[in-house]
Amino acid sequence: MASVQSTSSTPSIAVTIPCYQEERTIAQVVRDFRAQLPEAAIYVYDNNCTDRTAEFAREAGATVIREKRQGKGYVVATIFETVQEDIIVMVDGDGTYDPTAVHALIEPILHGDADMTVAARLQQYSDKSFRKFHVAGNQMVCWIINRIFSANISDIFSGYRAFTRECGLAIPITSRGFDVETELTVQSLYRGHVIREMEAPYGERPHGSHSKLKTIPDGIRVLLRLFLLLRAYKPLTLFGSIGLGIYLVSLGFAVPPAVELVELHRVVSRASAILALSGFMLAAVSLSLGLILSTINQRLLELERVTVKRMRGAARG
Ligand SMILES: Nc1nc2c(ncn2[C@@H]2O[C@H](COP(=O)(O)OP(=O)(O)OP(=O)(O)O)[C@@H](O)[C@H]2O)c(=O)[nH]1
Ligand SMILES: [Mg+2]
Repeated sequence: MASVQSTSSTPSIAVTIPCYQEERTIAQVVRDFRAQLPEAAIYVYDNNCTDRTAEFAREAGATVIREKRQGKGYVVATIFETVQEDIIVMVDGDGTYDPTAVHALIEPILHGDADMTVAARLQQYSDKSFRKFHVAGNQMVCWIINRIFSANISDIFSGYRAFTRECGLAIPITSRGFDVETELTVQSLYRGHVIREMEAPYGERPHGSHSKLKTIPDGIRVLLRLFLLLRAYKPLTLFGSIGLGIYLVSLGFAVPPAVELVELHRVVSRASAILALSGFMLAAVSLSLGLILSTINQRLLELERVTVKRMRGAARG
């Protein structure tokens, strides 16, 4: 993908901060990023906050944008649709991410070496930074994605990222909540964007500030999103694996009737034979579905690439 330097000699930067009830920390977050990036525009997304988040953000010098659809996913979609700056930095409003790391985060984007950068938190964090199961869940989702997309992601749920505007525009966000980070990564990998991770320290929320992440419902939402993304973007892998699983189980059912047929010249275990045959048919259907969907997918990806190429050509005049 094109370097941001090609669109402007000094790329403009937007720091975007999705927020829900972050009155304890937002002013400091805005001031810290203003100190690190004095030229950047800072946008705080007020997602129906009933506390004083919007007021404190405005006082600290941010532009406050109201998003009435509840959920971080909606805010990220709005960011990509509306932000005009060349580089988009996204960070949480809870003060857990290190503002000084922003320079390392945007550097590969400035140099045209990455389309998306991610501050990975799993190396430097304190005891209370993550809640129970969050590190294990993160590693499990990373493992699945890395196997399927031949990637090397180590922190899929990081909320501290930077993007080229082009990268943001290319990702049609459909998530509503905390599954948005998974979608950002998977959609980028599918489109062949270059994702770079760098390590950054991860702090804990200060006393009196509360996490909005609910381990079980949000964990289920992420796994469901992963399934939907694989169905849409890696159908042959998904339906091929399901088909293979059904085929192997069916093979188990097929052994007794096959042995009987050879030894007795008749089938005694009729139920096993019926199950095995039905399983083989189901496996073939699943594999065919994967092949058909992946062919459609391939054509859609080609269409998307041609459209982007034409739009770029038209923009250049
Ligand atoms: N716009 C918007 N932002 C939200 C919503 N819920 C949470 N956020 C913001 O998203 C960011 C991350 O939320 P957190 O609750 O800190 O979730 P997390 O960082 O994944 O989890 P913790 O490690 O527990 O802090 C914060 O800036 C929140 O204010 C929401 O419904 N809408
Ligand atoms: Mg947080």
